[in-house]
Amino acid sequence: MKKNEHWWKQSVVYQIYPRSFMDSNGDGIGDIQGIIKKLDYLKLLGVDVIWLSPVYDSPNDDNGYDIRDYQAIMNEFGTMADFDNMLEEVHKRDMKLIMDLVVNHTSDEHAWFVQSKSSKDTPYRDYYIWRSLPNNWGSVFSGPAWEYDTTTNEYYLHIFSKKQPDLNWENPKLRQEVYQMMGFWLNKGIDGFRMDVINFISKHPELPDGSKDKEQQYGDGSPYFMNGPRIHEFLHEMNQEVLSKYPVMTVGEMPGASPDDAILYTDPNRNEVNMIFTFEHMDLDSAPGGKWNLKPLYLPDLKENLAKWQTALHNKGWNSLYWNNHDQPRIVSRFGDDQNYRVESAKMLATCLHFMQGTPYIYQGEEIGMTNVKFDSLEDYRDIETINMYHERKSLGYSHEEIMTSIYTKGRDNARTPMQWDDSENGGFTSGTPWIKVNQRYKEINVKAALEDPNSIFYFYKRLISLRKEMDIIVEGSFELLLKDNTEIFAYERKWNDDHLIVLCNFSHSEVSIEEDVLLKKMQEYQVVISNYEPLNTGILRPYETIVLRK
Ligand code: TEU
Ligand code: CA
Repeated sequence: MKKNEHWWKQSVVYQIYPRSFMDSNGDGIGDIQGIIKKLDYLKLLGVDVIWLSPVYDSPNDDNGYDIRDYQAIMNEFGTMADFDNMLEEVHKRDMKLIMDLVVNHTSDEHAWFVQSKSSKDTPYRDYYIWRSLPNNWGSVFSGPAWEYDTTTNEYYLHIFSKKQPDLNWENPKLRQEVYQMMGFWLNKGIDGFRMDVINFISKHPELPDGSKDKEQQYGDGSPYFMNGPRIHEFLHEMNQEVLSKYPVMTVGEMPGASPDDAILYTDPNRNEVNMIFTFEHMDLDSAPGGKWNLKPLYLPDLKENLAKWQTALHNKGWNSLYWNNHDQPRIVSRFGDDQNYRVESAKMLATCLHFMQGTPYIYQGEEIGMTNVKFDSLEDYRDIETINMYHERKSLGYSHEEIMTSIYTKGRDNARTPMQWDDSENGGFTSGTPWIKVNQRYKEINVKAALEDPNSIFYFYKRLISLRKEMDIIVEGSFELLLKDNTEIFAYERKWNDDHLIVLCNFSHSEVSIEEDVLLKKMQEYQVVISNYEPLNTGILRPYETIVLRK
Protein backbone atom coordinates (compact mmCIF):
# COMPACT_ATOMS: atom_id res chain seq x y z
CA MET A 1 0.00 0.00 0.00
CA LYS A 2 1.48 3.36 -1.04
CA LYS A 3 2.26 5.76 1.82
CA ASN A 4 1.02 9.22 0.94
CA GLU A 5 -0.16 12.47 2.47
CA HIS A 6 -3.45 10.75 3.22
CA TRP A 7 -1.67 8.16 5.37
CA TRP A 8 -4.57 8.32 7.82
CA LYS A 9 -6.83 6.68 5.20
CA GLN A 10 -4.87 3.44 5.49
CA SER A 11 -4.31 3.68 9.24
CA VAL A 12 -5.97 1.99 12.21
CA VAL A 13 -6.14 4.07 15.38
CA TYR A 14 -5.98 2.73 18.97
CA GLN A 15 -7.46 4.91 21.71
CA ILE A 16 -5.75 4.95 25.12
CA TYR A 17 -7.67 6.26 28.14
CA PRO A 18 -4.52 6.86 30.19
CA ARG A 19 -6.14 6.74 33.64
CA SER A 20 -7.16 3.12 33.04
CA PHE A 21 -4.46 1.77 30.73
CA MET A 22 -1.41 0.81 32.84
CA ASP A 23 -0.17 1.98 36.25
CA SER A 24 3.63 1.90 36.58
CA ASN A 25 4.07 3.29 40.10
CA GLY A 26 1.41 1.56 42.18
CA ASP A 27 -0.78 4.59 42.92
CA GLY A 28 -3.75 2.90 41.24
CA ILE A 29 -3.82 5.42 38.39
CA GLY A 30 -2.59 4.69 34.87
CA ASP A 31 0.32 6.82 33.74
CA ILE A 32 2.66 7.65 30.85
CA GLN A 33 5.47 5.33 31.96
CA GLY A 34 2.82 2.58 32.03
CA ILE A 35 1.91 3.37 28.42
CA ILE A 36 5.57 3.16 27.38
CA LYS A 37 5.75 -0.35 28.88
CA LYS A 38 2.87 -1.45 26.60
CA LEU A 39 3.94 0.07 23.27
CA ASP A 40 5.36 -3.25 22.04
CA TYR A 41 1.94 -4.81 22.68
CA LEU A 42 0.31 -2.18 20.46
CA LYS A 43 2.98 -2.72 17.81
CA LEU A 44 2.24 -6.45 17.89
CA LEU A 45 -1.46 -5.70 17.36
CA GLY A 46 -0.39 -3.70 14.31
CA VAL A 47 -2.06 -0.34 14.98
CA ASP A 48 -0.60 2.69 13.22
CA VAL A 49 -1.79 5.60 15.35
CA ILE A 50 -2.42 6.08 19.06
CA TRP A 51 -5.11 8.57 20.12
CA LEU A 52 -4.22 9.60 23.65
CA SER A 53 -7.11 10.92 25.75
CA PRO A 54 -6.11 14.05 27.72
CA VAL A 55 -2.95 13.92 29.83
CA TYR A 56 -2.85 17.67 30.55
CA ASP A 57 -2.93 19.20 34.04
CA SER A 58 -6.53 18.90 35.26
CA PRO A 59 -8.51 18.72 38.53
CA ASN A 60 -10.23 15.65 36.98
CA ASP A 61 -13.82 16.79 37.41
CA ASP A 62 -14.38 15.07 34.05
CA ASN A 63 -11.25 12.89 34.09
CA GLY A 64 -9.03 15.28 32.18
CA TYR A 65 -11.62 16.78 29.83
CA ASP A 66 -11.44 19.82 32.12
CA ILE A 67 -8.04 21.27 31.40
CA ARG A 68 -6.28 23.58 33.85
CA ASP A 69 -3.03 24.00 31.91
CA TYR A 70 -2.81 22.94 28.24
CA GLN A 71 0.97 22.90 28.31
CA ALA A 72 1.62 20.87 31.44
CA ILE A 73 1.21 17.16 32.18
CA MET A 74 -1.17 16.01 34.94
CA ASN A 75 1.01 15.10 37.97
CA GLU A 76 -0.68 11.70 38.36
CA PHE A 77 0.28 10.82 34.78
CA GLY A 78 3.94 11.89 35.07
CA THR A 79 6.10 14.69 33.69
CA MET A 80 6.69 16.44 30.37
CA ALA A 81 9.95 14.46 30.16
CA ASP A 82 7.85 11.28 30.40
CA PHE A 83 5.65 12.59 27.59
CA ASP A 84 8.66 13.39 25.39
CA ASN A 85 10.06 9.92 26.14
CA MET A 86 6.75 8.30 25.18
CA LEU A 87 6.49 10.25 21.91
CA GLU A 88 10.03 9.22 21.00
CA GLU A 89 9.28 5.56 21.81
CA VAL A 90 6.05 5.67 19.74
CA HIS A 91 7.91 7.09 16.73
CA LYS A 92 10.78 4.60 17.19
CA ARG A 93 8.18 1.88 16.60
CA ASP A 94 6.95 3.61 13.44
CA MET A 95 3.66 4.47 15.08
CA LYS A 96 2.10 7.93 15.35
CA LEU A 97 0.49 9.78 18.25
CA ILE A 98 -2.49 12.15 18.16
CA MET A 99 -3.52 14.18 21.20
CA ASP A 100 -6.97 15.13 22.48
CA LEU A 101 -7.71 18.82 21.78
CA VAL A 102 -10.32 20.04 24.29
CA VAL A 103 -10.98 23.67 23.38
CA ASN A 104 -14.74 24.06 23.60
CA HIS A 105 -14.18 24.60 27.32
CA THR A 106 -11.46 24.66 29.96
CA SER A 107 -11.43 23.82 33.65
CA ASP A 108 -12.79 26.58 35.92
CA GLU A 109 -9.33 26.41 37.52
CA HIS A 110 -7.61 27.46 34.28
CA ALA A 111 -5.74 30.78 34.68
CA TRP A 112 -7.88 32.32 31.93
CA PHE A 113 -11.10 31.58 33.83
CA VAL A 114 -9.68 32.63 37.19
CA GLN A 115 -8.94 36.00 35.56
CA SER A 116 -12.20 36.09 33.61
CA LYS A 117 -14.38 35.63 36.70
CA SER A 118 -12.37 38.11 38.80
CA SER A 119 -13.86 41.20 37.15
CA LYS A 120 -15.93 42.44 34.22
CA ASP A 121 -13.04 44.63 33.09
CA THR A 122 -10.27 42.08 32.74
CA PRO A 123 -9.13 41.36 29.15
CA TYR A 124 -9.93 37.71 29.89
CA ARG A 125 -13.62 38.43 30.57
CA ASP A 126 -14.53 37.68 26.95
CA TYR A 127 -12.55 34.46 26.83
CA TYR A 128 -15.73 32.90 28.23
CA ILE A 129 -19.50 33.34 27.79
CA TRP A 130 -21.08 35.54 30.50
CA ARG A 131 -24.67 36.78 30.66
CA SER A 132 -26.61 38.78 33.24
CA LEU A 133 -29.43 36.27 32.86
CA PRO A 134 -29.28 32.63 31.77
CA ASN A 135 -31.33 31.01 28.98
CA ASN A 136 -33.15 27.73 29.61
CA TRP A 137 -30.47 25.33 28.40
CA GLY A 138 -29.69 22.17 30.35
CA SER A 139 -26.20 20.76 30.84
CA VAL A 140 -25.17 17.41 29.28
CA PHE A 141 -24.21 16.47 32.84
CA SER A 142 -27.64 17.30 34.34
CA GLY A 143 -28.87 20.54 35.85
CA PRO A 144 -28.71 23.97 34.19
CA ALA A 145 -26.02 24.93 31.66
CA TRP A 146 -25.38 28.22 33.53
CA GLU A 147 -23.65 28.86 36.85
CA TYR A 148 -24.13 32.07 38.82
CA ASP A 149 -20.93 33.73 39.96
CA THR A 150 -21.20 36.09 42.94
CA THR A 151 -18.00 38.03 42.25
CA THR A 152 -19.44 39.81 39.20
CA ASN A 153 -23.14 38.83 39.60
CA GLU A 154 -23.32 37.19 36.23
CA TYR A 155 -23.81 33.66 34.88
CA TYR A 156 -21.32 31.70 32.78
CA LEU A 157 -22.19 29.02 30.24
CA HIS A 158 -21.08 25.41 30.75
CA ILE A 159 -22.59 22.84 28.40
CA PHE A 160 -20.85 20.18 30.47
CA SER A 161 -20.04 20.40 34.18
CA LYS A 162 -19.99 23.71 36.06
CA LYS A 163 -16.23 23.16 36.33
CA GLN A 164 -16.04 23.21 32.50
CA PRO A 165 -16.86 26.79 31.40
CA ASP A 166 -17.33 27.18 27.63
CA LEU A 167 -14.74 29.26 25.80
CA ASN A 168 -15.89 32.19 23.69
CA TRP A 169 -14.68 31.48 20.15
CA GLU A 170 -16.14 34.76 18.93
CA ASN A 171 -13.05 36.33 20.57
CA PRO A 172 -10.14 36.36 18.05
CA LYS A 173 -7.61 36.71 20.89
CA LEU A 174 -8.84 33.48 22.42
CA ARG A 175 -8.63 31.73 19.07
CA GLN A 176 -5.03 32.85 18.62
CA GLU A 177 -4.15 31.54 22.10
CA VAL A 178 -5.60 28.16 21.12
CA TYR A 179 -3.62 28.10 17.86
CA GLN A 180 -0.42 28.93 19.75
CA MET A 181 -1.04 26.07 22.16
CA MET A 182 -1.65 23.69 19.25
CA GLY A 183 1.66 24.80 17.76
CA PHE A 184 3.43 23.99 21.05
CA TRP A 185 2.34 20.35 20.75
CA LEU A 186 2.81 20.09 16.99
CA ASN A 187 6.35 21.45 17.29
CA LYS A 188 7.04 18.57 19.69
CA GLY A 189 6.26 16.28 16.76
CA ILE A 190 2.81 14.92 17.56
CA ASP A 191 0.94 13.66 14.53
CA GLY A 192 -2.44 15.36 14.92
CA PHE A 193 -5.48 15.89 17.11
CA ARG A 194 -8.79 14.36 18.07
CA MET A 195 -10.93 17.44 18.68
CA ASP A 196 -13.39 17.25 21.57
CA VAL A 197 -16.97 18.41 20.70
CA ILE A 198 -15.33 20.71 18.19
CA ASN A 199 -18.65 21.45 16.42
CA PHE A 200 -19.84 23.12 19.65
CA ILE A 201 -17.37 26.02 19.45
CA SER A 202 -19.63 28.24 17.31
CA LYS A 203 -22.84 29.14 19.16
CA HIS A 204 -25.88 31.04 17.86
CA PRO A 205 -25.00 34.65 18.84
CA GLU A 206 -28.27 35.28 20.69
CA LEU A 207 -28.11 31.99 22.64
CA PRO A 208 -31.90 31.57 22.31
CA ASP A 209 -33.94 29.34 24.63
CA GLY A 210 -34.20 25.72 23.57
CA SER A 211 -37.44 23.87 23.04
CA LYS A 212 -38.83 21.84 25.94
CA ASP A 213 -42.05 20.04 26.68
CA LYS A 214 -43.97 20.77 29.86
CA GLU A 215 -42.43 18.12 32.07
CA GLN A 216 -38.85 18.97 31.10
CA GLN A 217 -37.01 21.30 33.46
CA TYR A 218 -34.54 22.62 30.87
CA GLY A 219 -34.61 23.47 27.18
CA ASP A 220 -32.63 21.67 24.50
CA GLY A 221 -29.95 24.12 23.44
CA SER A 222 -28.29 21.76 20.97
CA PRO A 223 -29.76 23.37 17.81
CA TYR A 224 -28.01 26.56 18.96
CA PHE A 225 -24.61 25.17 20.01
CA MET A 226 -24.09 22.34 17.51
CA ASN A 227 -22.80 23.12 14.00
CA GLY A 228 -23.23 26.87 14.67
CA PRO A 229 -23.10 29.75 12.14
CA ARG A 230 -19.30 30.24 12.17
CA ILE A 231 -18.17 26.63 12.67
CA HIS A 232 -16.73 26.19 9.18
CA GLU A 233 -15.02 29.57 9.35
CA PHE A 234 -13.39 28.69 12.68
CA LEU A 235 -12.27 25.22 11.54
CA HIS A 236 -10.88 26.61 8.29
CA GLU A 237 -9.04 29.35 10.19
CA MET A 238 -7.56 26.73 12.56
CA ASN A 239 -6.51 24.70 9.53
CA GLN A 240 -4.88 27.64 7.77
CA GLU A 241 -3.24 29.14 10.88
CA VAL A 242 -1.84 25.88 12.28
CA LEU A 243 -2.72 22.45 10.95
CA SER A 244 -1.89 23.02 7.28
CA LYS A 245 1.71 23.67 8.30
CA TYR A 246 2.20 20.08 9.53
CA PRO A 247 1.75 16.56 8.02
CA VAL A 248 -0.96 15.69 10.54
CA MET A 249 -4.37 14.01 10.82
CA THR A 250 -7.41 15.48 12.50
CA VAL A 251 -10.66 13.91 13.64
CA GLY A 252 -13.43 16.14 14.95
CA GLU A 253 -15.83 14.73 17.56
CA MET A 254 -19.18 16.08 16.35
CA PRO A 255 -22.35 15.10 18.22
CA GLY A 256 -25.35 16.07 16.10
CA ALA A 257 -23.51 16.23 12.77
CA SER A 258 -25.38 14.80 9.75
CA PRO A 259 -23.84 13.29 6.61
CA ASP A 260 -24.42 16.62 4.83
CA ASP A 261 -22.55 18.42 7.63
CA ALA A 262 -19.80 15.79 7.44
CA ILE A 263 -19.33 16.36 3.70
CA LEU A 264 -18.63 20.04 4.45
CA TYR A 265 -16.34 19.23 7.39
CA THR A 266 -14.29 16.52 5.62
CA ASP A 267 -14.23 17.61 1.96
CA PRO A 268 -10.43 17.81 1.44
CA ASN A 269 -10.85 20.91 -0.74
CA ARG A 270 -12.36 22.84 2.17
CA ASN A 271 -9.37 22.35 4.48
CA GLU A 272 -11.25 21.87 7.74
CA VAL A 273 -10.76 18.38 9.30
CA ASN A 274 -9.89 14.99 7.80
CA MET A 275 -12.76 13.03 9.36
CA ILE A 276 -15.35 13.24 12.13
CA PHE A 277 -16.84 11.05 14.86
CA THR A 278 -20.58 10.92 14.38
CA PHE A 279 -23.11 9.78 16.95
CA GLU A 280 -26.15 8.68 14.93
CA HIS A 281 -25.31 4.94 15.08
CA MET A 282 -24.63 5.28 18.82
CA ASP A 283 -28.10 6.67 19.48
CA LEU A 284 -30.12 3.90 17.80
CA ASP A 285 -30.70 2.11 21.13
CA SER A 286 -31.84 5.30 22.86
CA ALA A 287 -35.53 5.95 23.34
CA PRO A 288 -36.87 9.53 23.16
CA GLY A 289 -35.38 11.63 25.96
CA GLY A 290 -31.79 10.52 25.54
CA LYS A 291 -29.32 7.72 26.09
CA TRP A 292 -30.50 6.73 29.56
CA ASN A 293 -33.95 5.86 28.14
CA LEU A 294 -33.34 2.40 26.72
CA LYS A 295 -34.67 0.63 23.68
CA PRO A 296 -33.36 -2.48 21.93
CA LEU A 297 -31.42 -2.06 18.71
CA TYR A 298 -33.45 -2.80 15.54
CA LEU A 299 -30.77 -4.05 13.15
CA PRO A 300 -32.24 -2.54 9.96
CA ASP A 301 -31.87 0.89 11.62
CA LEU A 302 -28.14 0.26 12.11
CA LYS A 303 -27.74 -1.07 8.56
CA GLU A 304 -29.56 1.88 7.06
CA ASN A 305 -27.59 4.40 9.13
CA LEU A 306 -24.10 3.05 8.46
CA ALA A 307 -24.95 2.56 4.77
CA LYS A 308 -26.13 6.17 4.62
CA TRP A 309 -22.79 7.41 5.97
CA GLN A 310 -20.76 5.09 3.72
CA THR A 311 -22.49 6.21 0.53
CA ALA A 312 -22.78 9.88 1.51
CA LEU A 313 -19.05 10.35 2.08
CA HIS A 314 -17.72 8.04 -0.68
CA ASN A 315 -15.44 10.15 -2.94
CA LYS A 316 -16.62 13.28 -1.06
CA GLY A 317 -15.15 13.07 2.43
CA TRP A 318 -13.96 10.44 4.89
CA ASN A 319 -15.54 8.39 7.68
CA SER A 320 -14.22 7.38 11.04
CA LEU A 321 -15.36 3.86 11.99
CA TYR A 322 -15.99 3.08 15.67
CA TRP A 323 -18.12 1.08 18.07
CA ASN A 324 -16.25 1.97 21.25
CA ASN A 325 -14.61 4.83 23.05
CA HIS A 326 -14.32 6.13 26.64
CA ASP A 327 -17.90 7.49 26.48
CA GLN A 328 -19.65 4.41 25.11
CA PRO A 329 -20.57 1.06 26.71
CA ARG A 330 -18.60 -1.89 25.41
CA ILE A 331 -19.93 -3.10 22.05
CA VAL A 332 -19.73 -6.85 22.73
CA SER A 333 -22.17 -6.29 25.63
CA ARG A 334 -24.24 -3.73 23.71
CA PHE A 335 -24.77 -5.26 20.24
CA GLY A 336 -23.19 -8.70 20.78
CA ASP A 337 -23.68 -11.43 23.39
CA ASP A 338 -21.05 -11.22 26.13
CA GLN A 339 -22.32 -14.34 27.91
CA ASN A 340 -22.94 -17.12 25.37
CA TYR A 341 -21.15 -15.87 22.25
CA ARG A 342 -18.61 -13.32 23.50
CA VAL A 343 -15.75 -14.36 21.21
CA GLU A 344 -17.91 -14.98 18.13
CA SER A 345 -19.89 -11.76 18.49
CA ALA A 346 -16.80 -9.63 19.22
CA LYS A 347 -15.17 -10.94 16.03
CA MET A 348 -18.38 -10.42 14.04
CA LEU A 349 -18.75 -6.82 15.21
CA ALA A 350 -15.11 -6.08 14.39
CA THR A 351 -15.49 -7.55 10.90
CA CYS A 352 -18.67 -5.58 10.23
CA LEU A 353 -16.82 -2.32 10.97
CA HIS A 354 -13.33 -2.99 9.60
CA PHE A 355 -14.39 -3.89 6.06
CA MET A 356 -16.14 -0.53 5.61
CA GLN A 357 -14.57 2.55 4.08
CA GLY A 358 -13.04 4.88 6.65
CA THR A 359 -10.44 4.94 9.43
CA PRO A 360 -11.18 2.33 12.11
CA TYR A 361 -10.73 3.17 15.81
CA ILE A 362 -10.08 0.47 18.40
CA TYR A 363 -10.68 1.41 22.04
CA GLN A 364 -8.43 -0.14 24.70
CA GLY A 365 -9.74 -3.60 25.66
CA GLU A 366 -11.98 -3.92 22.60
CA GLU A 367 -9.31 -6.10 20.98
CA ILE A 368 -9.63 -8.69 23.79
CA GLY A 369 -13.42 -8.48 24.06
CA MET A 370 -13.68 -6.66 27.37
CA THR A 371 -17.28 -6.39 28.57
CA ASN A 372 -19.54 -4.00 30.46
CA VAL A 373 -19.44 -4.00 34.24
CA LYS A 374 -22.10 -4.00 36.98
CA PHE A 375 -20.97 -2.40 40.23
CA ASP A 376 -23.25 -3.14 43.18
CA SER A 377 -23.16 0.34 44.60
CA LEU A 378 -23.31 3.84 43.10
CA GLU A 379 -20.24 4.59 45.24
CA ASP A 380 -18.21 2.37 42.92
CA TYR A 381 -18.96 4.64 39.96
CA ARG A 382 -16.70 7.54 39.09
CA ASP A 383 -18.19 9.24 36.03
CA ILE A 384 -19.67 12.69 36.69
CA GLU A 385 -22.27 12.17 33.96
CA THR A 386 -23.51 8.98 35.62
CA ILE A 387 -23.47 10.28 39.20
CA ASN A 388 -25.22 13.55 38.31
CA MET A 389 -27.86 11.66 36.31
CA TYR A 390 -28.48 9.28 39.22
CA HIS A 391 -29.22 12.09 41.65
CA GLU A 392 -31.26 14.05 39.11
CA ARG A 393 -33.45 11.05 38.23
CA LYS A 394 -33.77 9.98 41.88
CA SER A 395 -35.10 13.48 42.65
CA LEU A 396 -37.55 13.08 39.76
CA GLY A 397 -38.90 9.87 41.31
CA TYR A 398 -37.16 7.18 39.23
CA SER A 399 -36.48 3.96 41.18
CA HIS A 400 -32.92 2.94 42.12
CA GLU A 401 -33.30 -0.24 40.03
CA GLU A 402 -34.50 1.66 36.96
CA ILE A 403 -31.60 4.10 37.15
CA MET A 404 -29.03 1.35 37.75
CA THR A 405 -30.34 -0.54 34.70
CA SER A 406 -29.64 2.58 32.61
CA ILE A 407 -26.17 2.86 34.14
CA TYR A 408 -25.36 -0.82 33.54
CA THR A 409 -26.43 -0.46 29.92
CA LYS A 410 -25.11 2.97 28.88
CA GLY A 411 -22.80 4.30 31.62
CA ARG A 412 -19.40 5.57 30.53
CA ASP A 413 -17.61 3.70 33.34
CA ASN A 414 -18.33 0.51 31.39
CA ALA A 415 -15.42 1.62 29.19
CA ARG A 416 -13.28 3.03 31.98
CA THR A 417 -12.55 -0.01 34.17
CA PRO A 418 -8.82 -0.81 34.08
CA MET A 419 -7.28 -2.58 31.11
CA GLN A 420 -7.03 -6.31 31.89
CA TRP A 421 -3.41 -7.41 31.26
CA ASP A 422 -3.40 -10.79 33.02
CA ASP A 423 -5.23 -12.87 35.66
CA SER A 424 -3.20 -11.57 38.60
CA GLU A 425 -4.82 -9.25 41.15
CA ASN A 426 -6.39 -6.16 39.53
CA GLY A 427 -5.79 -7.74 36.14
CA GLY A 428 -2.15 -6.69 36.28
CA PHE A 429 -3.18 -3.03 35.88
CA THR A 430 -1.83 -1.90 39.24
CA SER A 431 -0.02 -3.19 42.31
CA GLY A 432 -2.04 -0.64 44.31
CA THR A 433 -5.75 0.09 44.74
CA PRO A 434 -7.22 0.99 41.34
CA TRP A 435 -8.96 4.39 41.07
CA ILE A 436 -12.00 2.45 39.81
CA LYS A 437 -12.71 -1.23 40.42
CA VAL A 438 -11.50 -3.77 37.89
CA ASN A 439 -14.13 -5.75 35.97
CA GLN A 440 -14.11 -9.14 37.73
CA ARG A 441 -14.13 -10.98 34.39
CA TYR A 442 -10.41 -10.12 34.16
CA LYS A 443 -9.62 -13.66 35.28
CA GLU A 444 -10.84 -15.05 31.92
CA ILE A 445 -10.61 -11.91 29.77
CA ASN A 446 -7.06 -10.52 29.70
CA VAL A 447 -4.17 -9.82 27.33
CA LYS A 448 -1.99 -12.69 28.59
CA ALA A 449 -4.71 -15.26 27.84
CA ALA A 450 -5.40 -13.61 24.47
CA LEU A 451 -1.75 -13.76 23.38
CA GLU A 452 -1.59 -17.46 24.32
CA ASP A 453 -4.71 -18.34 22.28
CA PRO A 454 -4.22 -18.37 18.47
CA ASN A 455 -8.02 -18.13 18.07
CA SER A 456 -8.37 -15.13 20.35
CA ILE A 457 -10.16 -11.91 19.47
CA PHE A 458 -6.74 -10.22 19.63
CA TYR A 459 -5.30 -12.21 16.72
CA PHE A 460 -8.53 -11.72 14.79
CA TYR A 461 -8.14 -7.93 15.15
CA LYS A 462 -4.48 -8.25 14.17
CA ARG A 463 -5.57 -10.00 10.96
CA LEU A 464 -8.25 -7.37 10.21
CA ILE A 465 -5.66 -4.62 10.64
CA SER A 466 -3.20 -6.32 8.30
CA LEU A 467 -5.89 -7.00 5.67
CA ARG A 468 -6.49 -3.25 5.43
CA LYS A 469 -2.90 -2.91 4.30
CA GLU A 470 -3.05 -5.82 1.87
CA MET A 471 -6.36 -5.06 0.15
CA ASP A 472 -6.77 -1.63 -1.50
CA ILE A 473 -10.48 -2.36 -1.98
CA ILE A 474 -11.05 -1.90 1.76
CA VAL A 475 -9.68 1.65 1.67
CA GLU A 476 -10.84 2.66 -1.82
CA GLY A 477 -13.89 0.56 -2.74
CA SER A 478 -17.56 1.50 -3.06
CA PHE A 479 -20.17 0.25 -0.57
CA GLU A 480 -23.56 -1.29 -1.22
CA LEU A 481 -25.92 -2.69 1.39
CA LEU A 482 -27.39 -6.15 0.70
CA LEU A 483 -30.46 -7.87 2.24
CA LYS A 484 -31.72 -4.41 3.31
CA ASP A 485 -34.79 -5.62 5.19
CA ASN A 486 -33.24 -8.65 6.86
CA THR A 487 -33.55 -8.21 10.62
CA GLU A 488 -30.68 -10.55 11.61
CA ILE A 489 -28.07 -10.28 8.86
CA PHE A 490 -25.94 -7.19 8.11
CA ALA A 491 -24.59 -7.87 4.61
CA TYR A 492 -22.79 -5.54 2.25
CA GLU A 493 -20.49 -5.62 -0.72
CA ARG A 494 -17.43 -3.58 -1.66
CA LYS A 495 -16.28 -3.08 -5.25
CA TRP A 496 -13.09 -1.57 -6.64
CA ASN A 497 -11.98 -2.10 -10.25
CA ASP A 498 -12.54 -5.82 -10.75
CA ASP A 499 -12.06 -6.62 -7.06
CA HIS A 500 -15.20 -7.57 -5.14
CA LEU A 501 -15.85 -8.37 -1.49
CA ILE A 502 -18.97 -9.64 0.26
CA VAL A 503 -19.26 -9.20 4.03
CA LEU A 504 -21.87 -11.23 5.92
CA CYS A 505 -22.60 -10.70 9.63
CA ASN A 506 -25.24 -12.52 11.65
CA PHE A 507 -26.17 -10.13 14.47
CA SER A 508 -28.37 -12.74 16.17
CA HIS A 509 -27.94 -15.72 18.53
CA SER A 510 -29.91 -17.91 16.11
CA GLU A 511 -28.98 -19.77 12.94
CA VAL A 512 -30.18 -17.80 9.93
CA SER A 513 -30.32 -18.84 6.28
CA ILE A 514 -29.62 -16.73 3.25
CA GLU A 515 -32.35 -17.20 0.70
CA GLU A 516 -31.21 -14.71 -1.93
CA ASP A 517 -30.07 -16.84 -4.95
CA VAL A 518 -27.60 -14.38 -6.49
CA LEU A 519 -25.87 -13.98 -3.14
CA LEU A 520 -25.88 -17.74 -2.54
CA LYS A 521 -24.27 -18.31 -5.93
CA LYS A 522 -21.52 -15.77 -5.17
CA MET A 523 -20.95 -17.42 -1.80
CA GLN A 524 -20.31 -20.72 -3.58
CA GLU A 525 -17.90 -19.15 -6.08
CA TYR A 526 -15.94 -16.67 -3.97
CA GLN A 527 -12.94 -17.38 -1.69
CA VAL A 528 -13.14 -16.99 2.10
CA VAL A 529 -10.99 -14.08 3.35
CA ILE A 530 -11.78 -14.32 7.06
CA SER A 531 -14.44 -15.93 9.25
CA ASN A 532 -15.10 -16.60 12.93
CA TYR A 533 -16.22 -20.24 12.49
CA GLU A 534 -14.88 -23.04 10.31
CA PRO A 535 -16.67 -21.93 7.12
CA LEU A 536 -19.53 -24.23 6.09
CA ASN A 537 -20.61 -21.95 3.28
CA THR A 538 -23.96 -23.65 3.06
CA GLY A 539 -25.97 -20.46 3.05
CA ILE A 540 -26.58 -20.91 6.77
CA LEU A 541 -25.01 -18.44 9.22
CA ARG A 542 -24.52 -19.74 12.74
CA PRO A 543 -25.04 -17.52 15.80
CA TYR A 544 -23.00 -14.32 15.35
CA GLU A 545 -21.21 -15.90 12.39
CA THR A 546 -19.32 -13.58 10.11
CA ILE A 547 -17.68 -14.46 6.82
CA VAL A 548 -15.95 -12.29 4.22
CA LEU A 549 -15.74 -13.59 0.65
CA ARG A 550 -13.64 -12.31 -2.23
CA LYS A 551 -14.10 -12.89 -5.94
O1 TEU B 1 -17.90 13.98 24.78
C1 TEU B 1 -18.89 14.73 24.10
C2 TEU B 1 -20.21 14.21 24.39
O2 TEU B 1 -21.20 14.70 23.97
C3 TEU B 1 -20.24 13.08 25.33
O3 TEU B 1 -20.46 13.72 26.58
C4 TEU B 1 -21.27 12.10 24.98
O4 TEU B 1 -22.27 12.65 24.20
C5 TEU B 1 -21.90 11.63 26.23
O5 TEU B 1 -20.85 11.44 27.13
C6 TEU B 1 -22.59 10.33 25.94
O6 TEU B 1 -22.95 9.80 27.17
C7 TEU B 1 -16.65 14.64 24.87
C8 TEU B 1 -15.70 13.68 25.58
O7 TEU B 1 -15.52 12.51 24.77
C9 TEU B 1 -16.31 13.34 26.91
O8 TEU B 1 -15.54 12.34 27.60
C10 TEU B 1 -16.37 14.61 27.74
O9 TEU B 1 -17.05 14.32 28.95
C11 TEU B 1 -17.13 15.72 27.00
O10 TEU B 1 -16.79 15.83 25.62
C12 TEU B 1 -16.79 17.06 27.62
O11 TEU B 1 -15.42 17.34 27.34
CA1 CA C 1 0.32 5.55 38.33
